[in-house]
Amino acid sequence: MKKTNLSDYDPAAVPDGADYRIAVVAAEWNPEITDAMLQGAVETLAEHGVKDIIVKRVPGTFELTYAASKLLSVREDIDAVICIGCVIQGETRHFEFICQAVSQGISNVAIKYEKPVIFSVLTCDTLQQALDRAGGKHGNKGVEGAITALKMCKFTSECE
Ligand code: DLZ
Repeated sequence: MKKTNLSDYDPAAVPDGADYRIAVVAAEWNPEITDAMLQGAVETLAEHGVKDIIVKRVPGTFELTYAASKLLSVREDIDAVICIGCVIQGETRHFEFICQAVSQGISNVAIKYEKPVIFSVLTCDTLQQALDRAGGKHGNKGVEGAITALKMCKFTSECE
């Protein structure tokens, strides 16, 4: 079967990050998940040569859109923003509203600033599904977000 777990990746295929400045914004909700994803993202960026990594925390996943937009508006030197969050289905429709707002919001920020804004947001039915994707059997989606950011920074450089 084709390998779909990006966390098992070939390091040689990832662009060198020495020339890039990358921000990582992580939500505080579900900290056992977002802390592990944040750690995975930061370690992966550092392993690939990124020297300037800006880390910010926000209360919840809903706030990621504003945080990415604010960072890109005040810091023109940031090449990409990785947004880390975890939304777990509860008893109310809050889940749907947060997922809809953050996915559309992050996409809008990327288009507005013409910079990569990476959607490292888990949208899970259960805590176990999130644990499986934050260093568990399905890898660490923070690591994958870091790799995606590096690839998109290279893409952007090649367009200039
Ligand atoms: C309110 C809320 C709920 C119910 N669930 C989550 C969640 O599973 N994951 C998450 O990151 N944040 C959640 N939040 C908080 C919202 O993201 C946001 O912080 C608040 O609605 C305030 O804007």
